[in-house]
Amino acid sequence: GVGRKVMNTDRDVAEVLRENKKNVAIMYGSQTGTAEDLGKRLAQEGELGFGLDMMVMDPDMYSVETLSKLDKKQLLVLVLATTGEGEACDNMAPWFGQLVGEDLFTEDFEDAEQIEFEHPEDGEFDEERPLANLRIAAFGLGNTTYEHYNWCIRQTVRRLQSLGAQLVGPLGLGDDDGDLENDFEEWKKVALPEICKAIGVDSTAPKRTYESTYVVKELDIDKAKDRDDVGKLAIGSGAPAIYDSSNVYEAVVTAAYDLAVPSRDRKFIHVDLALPESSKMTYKTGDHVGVYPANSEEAVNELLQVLKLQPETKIAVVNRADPTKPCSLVPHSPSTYASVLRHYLDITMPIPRSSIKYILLPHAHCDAAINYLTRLADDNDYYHLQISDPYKSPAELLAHIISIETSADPSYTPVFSFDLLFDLLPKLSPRFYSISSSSLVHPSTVSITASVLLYSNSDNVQRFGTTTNNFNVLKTVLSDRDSYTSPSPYSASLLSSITNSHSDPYLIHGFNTSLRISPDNQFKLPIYIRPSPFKLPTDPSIPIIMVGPGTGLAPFRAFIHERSLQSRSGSSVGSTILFFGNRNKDADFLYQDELSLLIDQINLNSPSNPNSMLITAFSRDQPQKVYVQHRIAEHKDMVYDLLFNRGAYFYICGDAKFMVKDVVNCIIDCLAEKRAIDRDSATDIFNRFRESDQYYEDVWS
Ligand code: 2AM
Repeated sequence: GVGRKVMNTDRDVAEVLRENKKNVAIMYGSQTGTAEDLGKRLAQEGELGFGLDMMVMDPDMYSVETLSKLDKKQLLVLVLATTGEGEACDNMAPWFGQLVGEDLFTEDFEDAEQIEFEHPEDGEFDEERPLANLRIAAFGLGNTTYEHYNWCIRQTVRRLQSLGAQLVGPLGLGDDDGDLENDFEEWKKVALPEICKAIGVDSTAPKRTYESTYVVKELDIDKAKDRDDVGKLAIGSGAPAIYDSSNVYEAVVTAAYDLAVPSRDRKFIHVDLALPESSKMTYKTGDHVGVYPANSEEAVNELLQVLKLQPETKIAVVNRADPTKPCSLVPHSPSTYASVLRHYLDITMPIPRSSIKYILLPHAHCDAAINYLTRLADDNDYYHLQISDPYKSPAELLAHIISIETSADPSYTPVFSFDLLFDLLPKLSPRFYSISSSSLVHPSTVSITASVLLYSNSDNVQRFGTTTNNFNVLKTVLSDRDSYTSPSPYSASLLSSITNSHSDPYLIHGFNTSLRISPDNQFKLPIYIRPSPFKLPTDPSIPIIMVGPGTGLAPFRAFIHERSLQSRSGSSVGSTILFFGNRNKDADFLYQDELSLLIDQINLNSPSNPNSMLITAFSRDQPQKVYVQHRIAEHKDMVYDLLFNRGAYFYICGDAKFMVKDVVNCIIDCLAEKRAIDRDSATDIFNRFRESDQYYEDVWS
């Protein structure tokens, strides 16, 4: 099954800092990789701009009891994301549980553990305030569209303070619904000098110059084994009992097809992945699947051309400080330039301002380039205009710098070396999808329902979502499965011959040789399962109301499959109501026939509760928009009765930005009207409902 790896939690934060000659520990709580990346960037800036010695650490590997041993020349920075309905990220969950307690949204810490803090070797220890020596700085990643905004960082900081810790600088709260990047930049600007002051580091002293963390060595091609570590992250031999982000499973893709009719800027794809019994991988209805994407060949080649490197050159990547240690990001050696860019680094995300300032600017040669990069680093509006609004890729920015340099001085050829990329770019992180199959009905298949995005930005260049375009390529290749013969594994020419025969506008840019083809023509995707609290009632007779526009439908397809099977196996299944919305009935009524049939079966088999329903809102089939919340309002008598008289569970899944707020407001209006109370009282009642076991959200932005 899915579980968590037991980490070596005895490790002593203070001791590891000392061993590594560092004075600041940056602990990140990261689910999708963003917080970890911000931690890495903070360390870069602290070291290059302020003379701090910072170390990025994973709290899952350290003991919280040793925090009391940090002395006044050391400091702890927390960079913590809040996920889901106010939860800590997986790697922060053990610390959060110990510090704040399992009973989430209470304001006191009654449920928190009595932690046995360790006594520092020399230095006083106050039993009442065991963390009196600890200085902390803190930045949280959250989203104001969620109810428990930045809960994890706020609670963790409050608890550490109650144990005596002293907060240095402001508590930074990043809002992913606004401009998280800018929130982080603004916080750093204040926090870094404060951190220096707190631990007695002179931030005005001369700083070190940038040196890449890793060194790349080109290998003798003849000696290196000719193999490509395609799709491999840390895939062990044999079948380990636990798969997670550091131990992924390569799932065979058994089906991939279009759902509904693709439009110019968007289409929906269904993907099935096999989880055979032998894999020992299991999932539960409502869980998420993390998929490791591969970057497209176009993007890989574009960047390698800018760097003037050959894709297939064999390389080894090692730590500069200790060349016997390989770079943890590239587990296989030898690798190739192309392979590293395909699988391990995010090569599409724009380079952030601080990296421009501390890594690219020192490489600038002519005044024009220096001015350009300085302005990007210092002027947020200019950075937006030039880089983040058009979503300029790292390759585009580097190419632009080179063109500035060569036009100023044709005799000068600027080179950016490959090892810079490990510091400039975030690692390629998995993308999570709500599983759209039921583990009861299909225990050995995980289904994904994804929308493939194709969008033009302010510069009118088409941009593509990396993972979903991987799915799109799979779909096209699989639908042509019979038209190719005995490919050699990983053959680029094979795939290009297939893909070039298509006129699908999505495909050309999504084209990707890195999807693994095994000798028996199987395509594989590296995945792992992330458990989720988004679950059906264990008693199937409890009614449910589901609200899922667009791909928010995904987990509800699974729910409806499961309830239908339960009804066919003789259970009494309560009312099962789905509110689904999309643009046009003819083009994107996802799974129409299947869902209608399943709902009919539920009604047929549970005649005592015969009002399971599929209620749709097609927003663009008429002049004015019709959304799921409008349909809820039309059915307010039924919705009110189910939720507040019959104990129905309520589920919302989908794009958080406006939909959840709109739906929530609609339910509050309905409450106010039905009970003839004012809106504030209705809001209070709803908020209590929201905290109860009857309410579930699975939202993203
Ligand atoms: P629109 O794109 O026509 O505005 C899935 O994307 C569906 O959700 C689409 O029909 C989309 O409509 C709709 N949608 C967009 N914003 C919404 C909101 N605030 N509330 C509910 N549905 C919304």
